[in-house]
Amino acid sequence: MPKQLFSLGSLLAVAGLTLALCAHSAVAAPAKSIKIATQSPLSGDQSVVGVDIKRGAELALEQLGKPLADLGFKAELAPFDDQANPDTGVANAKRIVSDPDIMAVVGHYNSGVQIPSSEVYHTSGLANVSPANTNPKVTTRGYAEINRIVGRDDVQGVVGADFASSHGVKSVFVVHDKTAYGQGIAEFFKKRAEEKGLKVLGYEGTEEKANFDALLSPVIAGNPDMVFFGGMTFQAAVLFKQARERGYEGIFMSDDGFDSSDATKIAGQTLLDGGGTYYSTVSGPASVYPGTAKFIKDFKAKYNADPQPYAAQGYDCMAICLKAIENAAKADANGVPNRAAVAMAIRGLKDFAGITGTFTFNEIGDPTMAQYFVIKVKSPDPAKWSENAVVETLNLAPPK
Ligand code: ABU
Repeated sequence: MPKQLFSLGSLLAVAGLTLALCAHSAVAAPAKSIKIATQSPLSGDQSVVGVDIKRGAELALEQLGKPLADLGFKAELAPFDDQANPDTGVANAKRIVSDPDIMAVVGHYNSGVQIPSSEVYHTSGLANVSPANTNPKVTTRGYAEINRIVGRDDVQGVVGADFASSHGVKSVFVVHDKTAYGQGIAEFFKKRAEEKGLKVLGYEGTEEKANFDALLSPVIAGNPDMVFFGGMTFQAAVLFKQARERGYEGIFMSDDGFDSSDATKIAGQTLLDGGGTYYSTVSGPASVYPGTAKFIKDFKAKYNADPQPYAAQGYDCMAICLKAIENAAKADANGVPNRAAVAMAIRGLKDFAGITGTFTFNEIGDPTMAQYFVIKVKSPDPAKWSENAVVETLNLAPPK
């Protein structure tokens, strides 16, 4: 006779536990995973801004994920490091589109990375909302899934040149970084400067990062009222510093790619000397927006630092993606969102109230109204970058 392994009591206890587990799973099925990817430089020369784009998106997901949780979804962040490199961005984009849980992408920082990466998103109908990319081509390809919440360089370049002209600048030497973004905005700036009667004493592209001696010789010889750089801080700040060290006393001007506390980390007081340093941008310091007080407080509490430029836009892009996923889920007969429905839902949002503005997208994915700023560097201390002085603010529609 086999030995009795369980008493009647223990068998009843096991049966009861099994029934209880079954009953529990009937009321609380595991939440279905939905992911929103971010792509931005999380390492390398431009990571100060890229990390904060991701942090802004992360904070929004934490604070605004409840409506999706109520619909039975677990919304998760899938952060990717594009290293400000087009090849890395495209390789990441291929991994992103092959993950069926990913419903949208917040990114990128660099237009030269966003443009080829979004070709991949476009092939699979995956929505992309950009917090920072300003090159016109981001939207002028007319892709239904690709959007941005900021302005464009064909407007930003004009804003910069108009500011220079109204500021008494009569001559300018224009330098750019040979990228889609930097060369693009330099061309828009130069064209408008010439229309305004400014004398363009030189127009040079360079990939140099460390020694601008050769480039600076004609700048110093020509002594323009202004040196304009189209491109990113890590080059511009070195160029400006070396120009001052060679005795240049005029005005520096750059663009939103210059808008990073790395500028004063690299060039410090030299940006305040002479005629000072200005930059145009499509992203004001977070404090200029009426809706950002709580964001700034929460960001500082979580990350122990002021948000860098585009962090608040990272928050808004995530908020837009979450709302669109919620709308797509609610519109689906089975309550399940898909990529095409999410892309359509983003384009269908009307007057979406973000913390940096109220967003409606036009037929190519530009915001129907965008803000442009001209800002002056006020302190050599990188920790005070967000205290730079806004000297001009414009609300402008995208070009037709
Ligand atoms: N506008 C952000 C800086 C760079 C870019 O668009 O490439």
